[in-house]
Amino acid sequence: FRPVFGCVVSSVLLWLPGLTGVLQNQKTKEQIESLLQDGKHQELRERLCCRLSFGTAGLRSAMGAGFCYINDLTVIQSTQGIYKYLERNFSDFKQRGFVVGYDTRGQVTSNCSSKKLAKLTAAVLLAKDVLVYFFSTYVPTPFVPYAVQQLGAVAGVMITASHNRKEDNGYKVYWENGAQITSPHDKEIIKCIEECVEPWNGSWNENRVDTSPLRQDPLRRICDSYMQDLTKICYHRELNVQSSLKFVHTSFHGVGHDYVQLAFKAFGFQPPIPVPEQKDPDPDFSTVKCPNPEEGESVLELSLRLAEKEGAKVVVATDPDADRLAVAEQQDNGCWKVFTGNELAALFGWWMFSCWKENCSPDADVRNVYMLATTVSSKILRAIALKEGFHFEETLPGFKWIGSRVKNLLDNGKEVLFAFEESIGFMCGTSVLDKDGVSAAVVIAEMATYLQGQGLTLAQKLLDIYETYGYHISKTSYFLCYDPPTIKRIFERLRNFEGPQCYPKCCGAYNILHVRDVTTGYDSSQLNHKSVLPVSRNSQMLTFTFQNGCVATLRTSGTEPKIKYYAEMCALPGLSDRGVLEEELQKLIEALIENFLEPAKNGLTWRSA
Ligand SMILES: *[C@@H]1O[C@H](CO)[C@@H](O)[C@H](O)[C@H]1NC(C)=O
Ligand SMILES: *[C@@H]1O[C@H](CO)[C@@H](O)[C@H](O)[C@H]1NC(C)=O
Ligand SMILES: CC(=O)N[C@H]1CO[C@H](CO)[C@@H](O)[C@@H]1O
Repeated sequence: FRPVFGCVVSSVLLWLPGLTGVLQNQKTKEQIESLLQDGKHQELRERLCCRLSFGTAGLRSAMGAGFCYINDLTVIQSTQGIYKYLERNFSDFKQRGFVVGYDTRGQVTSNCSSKKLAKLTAAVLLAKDVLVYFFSTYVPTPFVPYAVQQLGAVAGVMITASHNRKEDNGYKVYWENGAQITSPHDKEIIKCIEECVEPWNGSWNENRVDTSPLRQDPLRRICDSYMQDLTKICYHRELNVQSSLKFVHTSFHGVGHDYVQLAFKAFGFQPPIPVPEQKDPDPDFSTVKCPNPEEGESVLELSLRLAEKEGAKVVVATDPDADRLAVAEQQDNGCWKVFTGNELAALFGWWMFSCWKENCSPDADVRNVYMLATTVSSKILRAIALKEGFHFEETLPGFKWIGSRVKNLLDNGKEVLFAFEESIGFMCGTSVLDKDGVSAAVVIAEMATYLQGQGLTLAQKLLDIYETYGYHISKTSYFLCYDPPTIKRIFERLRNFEGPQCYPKCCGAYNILHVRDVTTGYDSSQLNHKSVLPVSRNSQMLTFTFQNGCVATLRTSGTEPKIKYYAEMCALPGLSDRGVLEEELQKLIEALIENFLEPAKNGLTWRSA
C-alpha cells in the first residue's frame, strides 16, 4: 500500500491491496462503508492514506477502521513484517518461538479486543509453523518480557495500551533480551512490514490458537516461576506474616487483581483488600475519568474511601496493564499523601540498597552494584549512590533504554538493584527487564511493614532519606507549541547562545556548570565533551546543570506539540529548609522561561500547563 494510491478514494477503494482485510471485520467494514455513503471523503482519506507508524514502542493508536488505526488488519500486517524480520535474523526462530500476551481492552464499535488482536498475531505465526506461547488469559505486561527470557523465545508481543484512554490499543514488542526493542530494529521491521502488507493465507484464522499443536499456553509455568522469582526480593517474610498492616489494592479495571493477590501471598502477606468496583476487567474503565493512577487523588477516590472504611493506611494502585504503580498513604491528620514517581523512587532506592547491604555475601563489592534512571527522572539515586559507593547511570527517557542497558550490565557481571522512570515506572530486581507494577506493589508493602515496626510511615522515611542524602525537589511541566519552526529556533538559539556553537554559561542570575545536548551528542562534563548517551538526532533534549545544584532538562515530545521541562533542586545533605529550596527552584524555572524560551518565540502565544 502506497499512500498515493488511496487518494482517489471512492473509485479505487476496492483495489487497494490490503483493503480486503479492512472488510474482513464486519464492524470496521461498516465504518468504512458508512463513511463512503455519507461522502466523508476527507475522513476516508485520513483513515486510508496513511500507515500507523511502527516505532520502538511498537504500535499505539485508537482502535477502528483504517490504516492508521489499530485493528485486525494493521496487527496482521505488523506481525507479518515481524515474522519476516525474525525469520531472516534467527535461523532457529521457529523452534525457539514467540510469546503473545494481552490485556483486557476491547471496543464494541470496531469489534476489536486485545485478546482478538493477540489471537490474530498468533495466527500469522502459527500459519508459518512458528512455536507460539499464547497466554490463555490476560496477563500483566511484565509477564511478556519475563516469559521471553524464561522460555528462550526470540521475541514477544503484548497487546495493550497501558493507561491510555479506552479508545486506544497498542502492540508492544520485546526482543530476545527481554527488553523492548530499540533502534534500528524498528526501522528494519518497518521495511519488512512494507514488503508484506497483503495478508497471507492463514493470517486471518484467529481460531488457530485453539487447534494448532504449535501453540503452547505458558500461563501456569510463567506465573509460578514469576512468583517464585519474586521472593528473591522478599527480605522480611517473618514480619510480613505477622503484620497487622492492611493494604487496599486497585487494579483500575485491568489485569492486576489476581496477580497482585498472588504476589502478596508469595511475600507471606494477608491478601490486600481489593476495590470491588475496579477489581474485574472493564474495557470501559467505568469508575475512573481516565485509567491512569498517575493522576493522583482524583482517580484514587474509591480506593481511598475504601481504605478509610477498612482502616488500611496504604493504598497501592496498579495501572490497567499492571506495569506501573501509584501509592498513597494516610497521614496522621487523616489526609492522604499520594507519592510522586520521584518520591517513590527515593524510597525504593533506599530500600533496595539497604536490603542488599544487609544480605550480601561478605566478599560482595559495592562497586559492582548499579541503579539506573532516565535523564528526566529525579537524581536522588545519584545522591544515594555517591554516599554509599555504588554506581548510578542515566539512560535516555523510556524503559526500553533502561531494559537494554540493564541487560548489558548483567551480561558483564554487574548487579543491578533498581531502576525507574519518573512516570511511576519501577524495576525492583532484575527478573523482569521492564517496569513492573506487581513487584513494586509487594515491595512497597514490605517496606511499609518494616517501617511500621520502626515506628515510621513511608512519608516520614522519605524525609529521613532527604535528610541523609539531600533534598530532591522536582517540578515538571510543559508548554504547548504548535509551530515546529519556533521549537527549532528555541533549541538552535541555545546551541549558539554566546556565539556560534557556544551554549549559555548562565541563565539570568544562575550560573551553569554543565550542558548536555543529547541531540548533538555534546556533554561538557565529559573529558572528551562527548555524551555517553546515544545521540538522538530526531528529538530535542538539552540538560543544564546549575551551580546551585539544580538540574533542568528541556525537551520536545515525540508525539505531542510540546516543549517539556523537568527541573530538580538537588540539595546537599543537611540543607533541610524545604521552603527555601522550593522557592529557589521556582525562581530558577522562571529564569529559564524568561531567558531561554520566551525570547525565541516570536510573539507566538503558547499555553503552559
Ligand atoms: C466479532 O468478531 C468475532 C470474531 O473475532 C466474530 O465471531 C463476531 O461475530 C464479531 N461480532 C460482530 C458483532 O461482528
Ligand atoms: C491462498 O489461498 C488461495 C485460495 O485458497 C489460493 O488460491 C492461493 O494459491 C493461496 N496462496 C498461497 C500463497 O498459498
Ligand atoms: C542482526 C541482524 O542479523 N540483522 C539483520 C536482520 O535482517 C535484516 C533484513 O530483514 C537485515 O537488514 C539485518 O542486518
